Amino acid sequence: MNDYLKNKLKQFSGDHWIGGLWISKTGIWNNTKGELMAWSDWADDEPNSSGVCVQMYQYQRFRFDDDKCEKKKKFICMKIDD
Ligand SMILES: [Ca+2]
Repeated sequence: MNDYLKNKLKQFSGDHWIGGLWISKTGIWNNTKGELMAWSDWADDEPNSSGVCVQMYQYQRFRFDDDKCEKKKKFICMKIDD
């Protein structure tokens, strides 16, 4: 999933929210699904308590970074086919 998203994001510019709130370096609470995310890919030296929402950070090759939730960024959504 992560490699798929990174390859897709190379087509766009900017950072993207992934809809998660981080609770530890190994656990990310997905507030849109109400469960822990099955994977994480923190950038070097992240999370660094710069916020509690999780973005895929372009500067770090779209690896995860915690940032302030009030910042406006693009958002990644998942569509589930029936
Ligand atoms: Ca951070």
